[in-house]
Amino acid sequence: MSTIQSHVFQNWTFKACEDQEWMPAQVPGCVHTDLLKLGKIPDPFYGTNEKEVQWIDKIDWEYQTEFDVAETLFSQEHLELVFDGLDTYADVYVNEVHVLSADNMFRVWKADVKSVLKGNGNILRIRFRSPIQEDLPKLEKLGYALPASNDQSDVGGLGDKRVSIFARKAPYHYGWDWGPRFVTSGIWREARLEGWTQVRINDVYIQQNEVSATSASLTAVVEVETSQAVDTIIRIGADGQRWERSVSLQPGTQTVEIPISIDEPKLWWSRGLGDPHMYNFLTEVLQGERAVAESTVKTGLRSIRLVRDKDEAGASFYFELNGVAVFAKGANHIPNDSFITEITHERYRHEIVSAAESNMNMLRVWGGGIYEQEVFYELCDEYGILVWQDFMFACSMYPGDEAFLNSVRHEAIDNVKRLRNHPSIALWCGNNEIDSAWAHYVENGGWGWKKEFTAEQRESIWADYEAIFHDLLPEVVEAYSPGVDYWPSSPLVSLTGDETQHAHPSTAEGDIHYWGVWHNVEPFENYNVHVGRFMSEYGFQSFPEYKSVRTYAEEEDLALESEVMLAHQKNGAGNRLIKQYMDMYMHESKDFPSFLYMSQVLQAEAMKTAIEAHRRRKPFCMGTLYWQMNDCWPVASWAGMDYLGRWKALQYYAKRSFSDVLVSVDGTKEDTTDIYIISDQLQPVKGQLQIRLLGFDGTVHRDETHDVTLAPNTGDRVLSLRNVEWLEGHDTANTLLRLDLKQEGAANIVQEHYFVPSKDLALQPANINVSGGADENGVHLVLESDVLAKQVWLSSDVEGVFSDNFFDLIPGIPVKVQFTSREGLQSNDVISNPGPIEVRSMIDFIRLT
Ligand code: BMA
Repeated sequence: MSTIQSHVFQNWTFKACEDQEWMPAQVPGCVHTDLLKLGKIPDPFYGTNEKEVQWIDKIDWEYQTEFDVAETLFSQEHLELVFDGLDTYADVYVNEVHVLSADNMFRVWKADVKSVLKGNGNILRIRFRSPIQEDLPKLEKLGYALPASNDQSDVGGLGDKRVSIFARKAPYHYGWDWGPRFVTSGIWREARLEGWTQVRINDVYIQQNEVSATSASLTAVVEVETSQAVDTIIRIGADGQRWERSVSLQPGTQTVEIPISIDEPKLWWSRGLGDPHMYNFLTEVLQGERAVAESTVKTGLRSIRLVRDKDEAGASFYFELNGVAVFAKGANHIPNDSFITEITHERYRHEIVSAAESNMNMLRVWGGGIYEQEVFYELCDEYGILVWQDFMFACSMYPGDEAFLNSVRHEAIDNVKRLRNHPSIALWCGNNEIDSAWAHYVENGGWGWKKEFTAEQRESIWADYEAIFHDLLPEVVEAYSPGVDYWPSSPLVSLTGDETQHAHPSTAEGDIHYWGVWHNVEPFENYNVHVGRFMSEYGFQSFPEYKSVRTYAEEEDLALESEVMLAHQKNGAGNRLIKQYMDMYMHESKDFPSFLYMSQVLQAEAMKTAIEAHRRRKPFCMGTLYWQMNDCWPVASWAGMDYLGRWKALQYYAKRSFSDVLVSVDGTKEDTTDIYIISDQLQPVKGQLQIRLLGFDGTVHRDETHDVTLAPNTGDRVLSLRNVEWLEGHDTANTLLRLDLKQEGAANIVQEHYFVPSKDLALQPANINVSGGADENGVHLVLESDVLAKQVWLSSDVEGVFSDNFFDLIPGIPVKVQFTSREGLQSNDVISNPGPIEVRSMIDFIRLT
């Protein structure tokens, strides 16, 4: 029983302010999606339609609903309008009385409306001012343009007038190097009327002071609001235990702290280390034995910290969870859609399940998107995925006037408070790439931004930066989520206040974004060279698969430089870059659909090189998060999973390269091939490592087995093979090394190694035989080939994932795979029937000369 009663507003209509006719609207939603549903605009994701809908952000829009207030709600002492999110510059009227002005999409907005409401026939109207018209004058007033590298103002018809930095609104709405420009307006989270009488609980925070396997010392921080002085007991209950405190509440809002201690708590663990156990804490305000207010909070108990200890090389950078050093494996997350309210719970779950299935244990919520929806963090809690949480600032310099700082402060408080009970949140980070892009302490450093400014302007812009990222944000984190670390910018060495502060690809302290491969066209091999303490970004692009491309392009658009394909490539020279790398590493594709496949293999090979180079350097390097997990529309991008949730080759490769125990080969040396075993598990590895040198026809040239052991949570080079001795003159064009790590009671861990780049392999047409079967785990397929079949791609018309895909099939070594539909994946891995499948391998995509 709660004293809070609420009414969620429905039956909305909307229109452009200058129009007369009201049209049906969906809330939560936005103007773009409402217009689309009414057929007033073409599908913005199709073809080159993005540019057809740029007019929307230049005009004002309004939303309206009429509502009655039920007697039980109307009779409450307090009536409050609550907006969990308004995008962005909005004026709210109730019965034509102005009750609220909003200017920050990331804040919660509330207004007391008791005095303006009547029982029936109320009108709630929200007027959204164009974020472009609103902010153009701010640019004018400032007198110079602040850098905002990814703001695609030209697509929006604004030339070089980049105004995104003035709006506290999702940066990617203004375009990014993987995202279209759709500057939305609308009510993007729930809008409701809340009523309460006498007392209510506004917030409960289960602060974790000290948590270990033996005990958890917590403080429940309860924010209560009352309208009159009252003596109460505040009681917290969890897992059959209770803690309480008598308090005399005074009119107004107050915070009551109640100490909690739990012996031998069940800890929350990230995936691979243990169960992500969650507790339910029920808070009640009691008058006598009657609960007059209550609230439930779900949280997991764990200790988490970012460890940055000085060492000989520089300083460590790793997360310690419940005393265990965690090697972070994962990717950078962006919003799953340009239109946020289109993202269903199912789509969120598909992403997080895919992350967990791919053996990830961390996602970084990158600073150019949004502070994610509740469900995202609930799923991360549930699947044991740690969250590196950026504040929403990316690749730009921001204003520093008082109004802006004030807005940021409120935004930070709202979001830290909203998210702080999620055990998955491991870190708050100030921004994406601004410290290194501006590079204040290096005259010609960074992205060349400083060149545009006088010495005086530079100092003032940097002072504004420091005010937000070195003062305001860490203060908010410390005050509202004490114990969770704050990191000012990603990447960063540390706050030295001199030229050593800014990260670059060779720093041995802090985190690194390594973009030499891709943006600087360095070879994949350089992933082995630039390994830092924590690799929080690096990436390589590919295209979505043919089926996905056809959702935005017609047959006649299928050419690398066609207008449509370029409209769906937001990174300038991206398509040409893919081709350039393709020529370096891969065979020539026989046609455009083949090129799409080949681009995915190319990307996957790049990321495998990087991930494994990072893991082989454990514990020097303790984290690897590739750019990027997902997409917000169908596009060529760095994502491992396309907009439709289809796994690209990379997702399968990531699953293998992120496996908790990995056999990895360092083939970068001239004379030797080094074999590593890396383990993130808490038990030792003990087994036999079989090493075979094989011909592509299956001939076994050499076969050896070695006993191997490895301590828990570590990595080591277990063998070093002399190439001349092993290869013995065999042709590297059709020879491979196959490694099988066999452990009792565990599945084999396998790896293949080739001695030359893919394009130099002498591939032959393969006859792949597929047979079906069933066992206690459900239906499966067994694949066998007469000669080496590289990157075997299984595809099905049923949406879902295979247990393995894009793998090499070696004659004499059958591979068994299972299929799980997208639905099954979300409900405990029910194995399903993929229906008819198509089986192809690389040779089918190569132009044969
Ligand atoms: C990273 C990100 C994004 C960008 C990506 C690819 O550094 O932070 O800004 O999309 O690079 O260029």
